[in-house]
Amino acid sequence: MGNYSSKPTMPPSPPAASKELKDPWRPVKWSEKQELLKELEHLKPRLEPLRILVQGPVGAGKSCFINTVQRVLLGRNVSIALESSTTAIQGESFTLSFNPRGPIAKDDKRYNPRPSPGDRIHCLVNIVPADAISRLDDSVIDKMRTIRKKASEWSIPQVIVLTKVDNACEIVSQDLRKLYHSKKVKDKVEVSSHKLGIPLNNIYPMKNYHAEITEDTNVDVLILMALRDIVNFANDYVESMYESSDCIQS
Ligand SMILES: Nc1nc2c(ncn2[C@@H]2O[C@H](COP(=O)(O)OP(=O)(O)OP(=O)(O)O)[C@@H](O)[C@H]2O)c(=O)[nH]1
Ligand SMILES: [Mg+2]
Repeated sequence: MGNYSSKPTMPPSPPAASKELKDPWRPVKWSEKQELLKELEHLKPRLEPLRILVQGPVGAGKSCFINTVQRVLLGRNVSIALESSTTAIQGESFTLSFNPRGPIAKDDKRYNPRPSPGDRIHCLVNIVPADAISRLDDSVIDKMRTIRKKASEWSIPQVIVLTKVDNACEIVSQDLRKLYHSKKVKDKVEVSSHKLGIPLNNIYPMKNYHAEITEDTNVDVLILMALRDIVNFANDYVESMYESSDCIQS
């Protein structure tokens, strides 16, 4: 009767741990690029320009990030125009400025002992490469933490833009919409949070335009989500400066 084997049956082995989460850990409205653009357009910052300091290790994707922002706001490809020196781009009230040489000496003619709200940095953006975060030299992390701590002393808002997610995860490389389903990316977000001491909800994993010449709406949506928050954080900071009694106005 029947066709049973006399061999004892082995319990089924547990399935290999999936690299993909069933539910995304952050919701993304992939079809709402235009809405995000409008939202940014309608933001009326208390002060213009807002100043965003971008810092990160060599090759982390700082220039590509700035170019990606420009490209998404302008709606077309842009040439690499911005390098790691004092730089200002103006687009949708978004200005990036950056002095790589360190603090200015107090006896320097350009030293401003009474900076107005407009002279200050309003948000610190740490650019960290997702594919290399675990291999980053401690000295690089220490330098970034030093600047971050200084920013914290002044209550300047801080975020991490986690670039190169396409290099960090094969699933994401094939389909950017899987970004928040990827366990690998989630792990990189957690590592970067731990290394720099920035909370998870201020970390934005993304992919920059770097080799592509055609538009990818998914790239645009991710960058716009980050940009919207960065501009809002910067503006909140400006508002708080005006509200606080120790605000120095020139
Ligand atoms: N796959 C991938 N490559 C990227 C991404 N962003 C940047 N790159 C590549 O990473 C390399 C470095 O990017 P940059 O933007 O020049 O880096 P950087 O931080 O400005 O570097 P320095 O100015 O030298 O400090 C380039 O070869 C880019 O093509 C990304 O999101 N994904
Ligand atoms: Mg650069």
